[in-house]
This record gives sequence, C-alpha cells and structure tokens, in this order.
Amino acid sequence: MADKAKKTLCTFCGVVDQVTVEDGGRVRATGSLGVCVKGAHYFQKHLSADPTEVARFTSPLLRTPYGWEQISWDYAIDMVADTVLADRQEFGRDALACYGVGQMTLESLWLAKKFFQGHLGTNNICSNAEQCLANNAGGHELVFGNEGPFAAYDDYREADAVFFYGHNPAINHPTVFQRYVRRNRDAVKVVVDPRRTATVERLQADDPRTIHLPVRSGSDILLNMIFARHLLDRGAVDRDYVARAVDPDSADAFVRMVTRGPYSLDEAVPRLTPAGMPVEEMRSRVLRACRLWESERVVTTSSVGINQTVGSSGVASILNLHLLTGQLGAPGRGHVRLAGQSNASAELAMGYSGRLLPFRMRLSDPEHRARAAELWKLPAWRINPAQGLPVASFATSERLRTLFVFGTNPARNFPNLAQWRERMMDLCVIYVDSYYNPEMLEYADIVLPCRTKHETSGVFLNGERRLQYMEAIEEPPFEAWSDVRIVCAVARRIAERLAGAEPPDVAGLSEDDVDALVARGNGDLSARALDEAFRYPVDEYGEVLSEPVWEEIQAASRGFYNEFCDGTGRPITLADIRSGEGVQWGGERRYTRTGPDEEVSFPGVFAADRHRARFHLPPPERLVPFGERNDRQFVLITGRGGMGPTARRRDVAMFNSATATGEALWPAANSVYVNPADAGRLGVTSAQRVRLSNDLGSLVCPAELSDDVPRGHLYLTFHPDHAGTHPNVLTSSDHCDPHTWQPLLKDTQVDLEPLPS
Ligand SMILES: Nc1nc2c(c(=O)[nH]1)N[C@H]1C(S)=C(S)[C@@H](COP(=O)(O)OP(=O)(O)OC[C@H]3O[C@@H](n4cnc5c(=O)[nH]c(N)nc54)[C@H](O)[C@@H]3O)O[C@H]1N2
Ligand SMILES: Nc1nc2c(c(=O)[nH]1)N[C@H]1C(S)=C(S)[C@@H](COP(=O)(O)OP(=O)(O)OC[C@H]3O[C@@H](n4cnc5c(=O)[nH]c(N)nc54)[C@H](O)[C@@H]3O)O[C@H]1N2
Ligand code: SF4
Ligand SMILES: [Mo]
Repeated sequence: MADKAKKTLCTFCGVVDQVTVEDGGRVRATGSLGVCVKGAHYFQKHLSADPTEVARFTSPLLRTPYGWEQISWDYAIDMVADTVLADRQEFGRDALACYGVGQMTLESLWLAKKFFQGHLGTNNICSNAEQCLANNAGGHELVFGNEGPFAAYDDYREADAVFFYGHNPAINHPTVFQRYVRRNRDAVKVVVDPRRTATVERLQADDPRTIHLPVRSGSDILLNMIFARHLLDRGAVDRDYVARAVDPDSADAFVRMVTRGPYSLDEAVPRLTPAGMPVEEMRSRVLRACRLWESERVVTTSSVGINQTVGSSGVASILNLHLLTGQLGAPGRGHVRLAGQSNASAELAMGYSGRLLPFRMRLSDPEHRARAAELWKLPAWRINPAQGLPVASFATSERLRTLFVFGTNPARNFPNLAQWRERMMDLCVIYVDSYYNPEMLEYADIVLPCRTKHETSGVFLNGERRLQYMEAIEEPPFEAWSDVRIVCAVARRIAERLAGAEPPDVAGLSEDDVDALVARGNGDLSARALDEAFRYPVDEYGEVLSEPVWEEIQAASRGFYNEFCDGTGRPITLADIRSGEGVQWGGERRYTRTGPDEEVSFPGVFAADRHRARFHLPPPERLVPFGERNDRQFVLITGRGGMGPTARRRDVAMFNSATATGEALWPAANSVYVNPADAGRLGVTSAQRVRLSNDLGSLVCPAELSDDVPRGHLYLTFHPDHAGTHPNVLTSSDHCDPHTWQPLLKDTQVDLEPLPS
C-alpha cells in the first residue's frame, strides 16, 4: 500500500475527480466533486496489487507461429520500428494508423500526434473521441466556428432549468450528478431520453416537477424546433442578443425555417411521441418544457444519446436555442460538456481526426498545414495533404497495414464489428495497454504493457476545460512503460535505423517526390529531426518530463482560440495545473455577455479570426424520427448499464470495456429490454432467447420486458458480459455524421425474432 496519503486524479470518466489515497488504501475525495465507486474501487484494488490478480500484461509479447512469446523491451521496440519502416516503404505513408483512447495523458496525445502525423506523414490518427464526443465539438463548430464548450459544472447550481439531452448522469457522471445537479433543488430538470433512466427516477423522486420527455429515437432536433417555434411565437427571444451576436442572414433563414415549417406543438408533437403514449400527455409535457426555456437561467447538457443519433446537427440545434434566448456567457446559462473519457476533450483540442491538425486546424487548408509544420519544426511538405480515414472506415478500407492501438478496445467497441475483426486479421496490430484483454489478443501481433493510471503522471483536460495533473503514486512492480516513453523510443529507434540519413534540403517537394522518397528506403524521414523531437520528453530512466512537454504545448497553442491561457489571458503553467483543483483554460465561462450596445464575436480556429455565430439549419434527414423511416421493426439503443434498480450499482462500477474495473461485475448474459406491448405482439416472454439481426449481422441474447423502453425501441448495453454479447455486430460503419465522421451507433435498426425455448 501507499506509505502515506497521496493525492492524484481518477481518470476514468470526463469529470476527472481529485482523490487522496491514504495510508492503508482508503480513498477519499479531495476535490469539490467527490468520488464514485469506480474511482474508489480502482485504487483499492490496484494499488500494490499482484499483477496477475488484476490481469496485467507483465512483459512485451510477440505473436509467433507457436503462440505468444515474451520478449524484451529492446527487441519489442526493434520489431515495432522495423515494421513501421518496412510497411511504410512498401505500402506508403498512410498504410499506418494510430487509434488512441481518451484516457491517455495530454503529453502522450501531443507526442503521438506529432510522431504519426508530423514525422511519419500519416493522417490516420484518430481516437475513440470519434465514437464519443466528436459531435459535441462538431456542433459547436457549426454554430460558433470552434469546438470549445462554454459553461462549467458550477452553472448547474445557478440554473433555474436544466435540460439533459440523451444523457444519463446518475450512472455515467455520478459525482457531478450528486453534488451539482441534485443539490440545486430549485431548478426544474428536463430529461430528454426515449428510456426512463435512473436519472429520471432519481430526479422525479427528488422533485415531482421533473419532466421526462420519452421522445422517439432521433427526434431531438424536431423537439428543439418546437421549442424555437414556441419561443418565437411568444416573442420570448433575446432579439438584442441575436442582433449583436449572430450573422443576420443565418438568423433570417433560421426564423423562416422555424416559423414556416411544421414545428407547432400540434404538428410536431405527434411525430415524436412513441406508440402507446397518449399524444396529449406528451403535448402537455413538451409545453411545460417550452415554458422552461423562458426561465431566467437555462443550462443544457447533451451526451452520446445525441452524439450517436442526430450527431453534430443535434448539438447545434441545442446551441441554436442558447443563441435565440441569449442563454450563454453568464452564471447558470450555457451548455455544459460532460466528456465521456477523462481526456476526450484533449483529443478534440489536439485534432484527433483524419481531417484535422493540432488545435483543430484543417488539413485541407495549405496555410494550416504550413502552420502545423512550423509548430512541429518540420518542412511544410512534411504534412501529408491526403485526408486520413474516418475511424469507422478502418473496418472497410484496404489502405491500412499497421495499426497502433493505445488502450481502447476495437475488438469490441467498433461499428461493423464482424467485418472489422476480419480486417484486423490482415493488419499488423501493435497493442499498448496495461490489462490483459483476450478479445484483443486474438488480433494483436505485438503487445506492449503500459503503465496504468496510478503509475503515470500527466495532464488531463476535463469536460469543463479544467486542466489537472495526475501524479504517479506508485512504481510498477515490473517493467511497464508509459505511452510517452513508447512513442519516443520507437521514434528514436527509427532515427537510429536511418543512420543519419536526411531528406533532400529543398523548400518544396511535391507529393510525388515525397512518395518516391518513401518508396526508396524511407528517404523522406529525417534521423536528426526524429531524434531531436523525441529525445527530450523522457529522462535517462524513462520517466516522462511533463514540464518541457507542457511548455511546448502551451507555446504551440498561442494564437489559437484554445490557447492554454487562464481567464485573464495569462499563460497556464504546469505549476498552476498541479496546484489546488487545477485551472480552467479560458476561465470559468466563455463568451461572457457584454454590454447592450456591444457587438459580440467569437473566435474561429485562430483567436484573432473573429466572426459572428451562425444558427445551424438542420438537414431534412435529421428531422425525421425513428418510426417515419423504418426499414426494420426496431431501433436498437445501446448504452451504459442494464435497466431496473438492481443494475444500478453495478452500472456505476463498470466502465466501457471494464478491463480496469474488472470482470467480477460482468453479468452472465446481458438482456435486451423490450416494451411489453411489442413483446406480446411478437410472443416474447421474460428471459426468452431472441435473435436481433440486420444486414450486418445478428446476435442472440435473453429478452427482458420493461415499460421503461418505449414501443418500437430496444435497449441493450454494450458493457461486456460472460456470454460474449456484442451489439456492435449490428452497428454500421457507413452511417456517420458528415461533419465529424462519428458513427451514429445508437441509430441502429434491427429485427427481433423469438427463438424456441
Ligand atoms: N459508469 C459508467 N460511467 C461512464 C461510462 C461507463 O461505461 N460506465 N462511460 C463513459 C463514456 S466513454 C461516456 S461517452 C459517457 C456516456 O454517458 P451517456 O451519454 O449518459 O451514456 P449512454 O448510456 O451511452 O447514453 C445516454 C442515453 O442516451 C439515450 N438515447 C438513445 N437514443 C437517443 C435519442 O435519440 N435521443 C435522446 N435524447 N436520447 C437517446 C439512451 O437511452 C441513454 O440513456 O459515460 C462515461 N461514464
Ligand atoms: N454500440 C455501442 N458502441 C460504443 C458505444 C455505445 O454507446 N454503443 N460507445 C462508444 C464510446 S462513447 C466509447 S468512448 C468507446 C469506448 O471504447 P474503448 O475505448 O474501447 O473503451 P475503454 O474501456 O474506455 O478503454 C479501453 C482500454 O484503454 C486502456 N487505457 C486506459 N488508459 C490508458 C492509457 O493511458 N494508455 C493506454 N495505452 N491505455 C489506456 C484501458 O486499460 C482499457 O483496456 O466505445 C464506443 N462504442
Ligand atoms: S469515474 Fe468519473 S465520476 Fe467516478 S470518481 Fe472517476 S472521474 Fe469521478
Ligand atoms: Mo465515450
């Protein structure tokens, strides 16, 4: 056990709570938020644990014809460097891909981006934010021209009304829910979710005024158009704010669309009401919610219920309402981002997407490419202008040969899973994780055991833009390397292999020139540049040096809208990040309201590039709820946790693939929840086995009847079970958000067929 009390962070979910682990292993919250069972159990179980008891990889592994062979780190780095060089030379720069988890430190995200995109010239560098939070960033970009969220958890305490869109914080962000949301007893809460979730139950038990809107899957934008119409009809909009802050053409177009389209309560409410629910009941709830938008202070949150169905347009439709009512930039007003993974916001800021450069510069813009090269001290031709692949298309592309996976479990959590698994058989997969994961071992070729949370130090950017520092509180009991050390070691080994070779010293090389150099023994790479860039982040013992890496990131961020400065414009230092509860990039609130006559403008990718906000006009296909576009009987919602009161504690305790939180809580088999009316029609009884299928695949699991799922909808968790149920065999790699490429996982259509018992 730890010898004395040690302060660090819990870095599972995007809340990122501060915890202290006391002598004897007791875990207590040190921040203002608290700690949930995941955080508490993690430290109790993992500190000073026997690595085999917590299913750790304890040595690098190499797949051989005779099975897994333990190899030394030195040999492993040799193998990785040689594979990268050989595949690159034979198949080109973009044969290489990197897929990262949103729990990596900011230092490792920055260095991996620089290595893969900058030095090696592949734009296939993505992360699981592209399955998760990317559409929240996308929605902000559509309306404000930049991705940053603009409110903070404190705003929950100040609000008069709080709207949750597709978000179940009682399970998924429990500390914010307990200490911020539930503590504000005065605010009326609205939960927009087809399912009656634990969040709805808790909030209704706290306060009968709580409104649950169990809208049909995919109708959130339609709902927001109803709100907008109501506000415009009642004149309850902030015309002054709109005139000062919003592009007038977009305002005219939006008002026209809302007032002329079929968005009155009478026209639109029947369309979003699920079968079996009286339209009058829904109408009265929607009307009450409309009126809440007229409150003094309104806070909204959206999460993957929106991001994975209506996508960035869905988020933008919420932001439209904030613009229309001027509900932003003041206490208790704004859209709060609750990130899924602890550092998902850092992945967004670092531009983890096949079309983005750091700080969300666009790959398609030659000036942005030149700027990225400058940040990384590389010649401009170094940045490959060819866009990378969307994460979802990894499953279907022939381009890839070698895939680095840092954490994250693509053998479970990817769309079009069956095809993707088949595809992985052809790839060389280099898998970096702390925990033994039998699913990934089927596909990995080289395994590198990395340090786990309490053995790693580094910076985390949480959902409310707070930068905090995770302190390593224990040494690993065997040789586990940090992600930073791994990236730097591979980069420097490649430099050694190049034996001092340098590319021609010319200002401009064409794409063809670069390709020809790559094919001739990786002649585009610079041994000197690789060595210089990846020498300084680790000391001679392999420990990460956060100070110089942070300084590099902070300096690189200058001039961008997400410049790492505090609310007063002062650069944020690592000392600021390490002290107290860290520091918020940009201060507590963005887009602070100005005086009545002042024009309001918003930064773009660059801070100096000011412009007005724009209302987003949702495309017609995102205004059609499930029920009006069915090819199949049901929409299958996948999400976190089971349903019913017994599942609650287990649900809070399990995190995504549940590797670090352990197998002990996995149920024997996950059930698909079916509304009793649908079950009766199809002859399905409780615990009966059913088959779910569509064009992509099928799975068999037990059914459970629940009134908490509306008719026409099914619910199945994607958390693991011992039966190996994989909902992602049914999700599509083609059905993606156009702005961000995020797959719309929760908008999945299936048929259900009972099987003989
Ligand atoms: N305990 C625990 N906490 C976690 C995680 C975990 O695995 N376990 N995972 C973390 C991660 S990575 C993430 S991304 C977050 C996710 O946090 P949440 O977004 O709360 O997660 P989900 O349960 O996937 O989905 C939320 C809700 O979206 C609803 N939904 C589905 N379709 C629609 C729709 O069309 N409209 C609306 N309005 N709602 C819809 C679902 O019914 C579901 O209740 O949680 C984080 N926190
Ligand atoms: N059908 C369906 N599919 C989904 C979703 C859904 O709602 N429905 N949700 C999607 C969402 S929102 C997400 S976020 C993904 C989650 O999918 P994953 O990213 O696959 O899930 P995790 O379990 O969070 O992370 C996997 C691994 O990362 C490792 N890890 C943690 N920290 C580090 C680190 O610092 N370095 C390294 N190298 N490894 C580390 C952990 O040990 C763990 O084994 O799933 C997506 N897939
Ligand atoms: S899992 Fe999230 S809510 Fe729970 S302690 Fe960790 S950071 Fe906090
Ligand atoms: Mo996520």
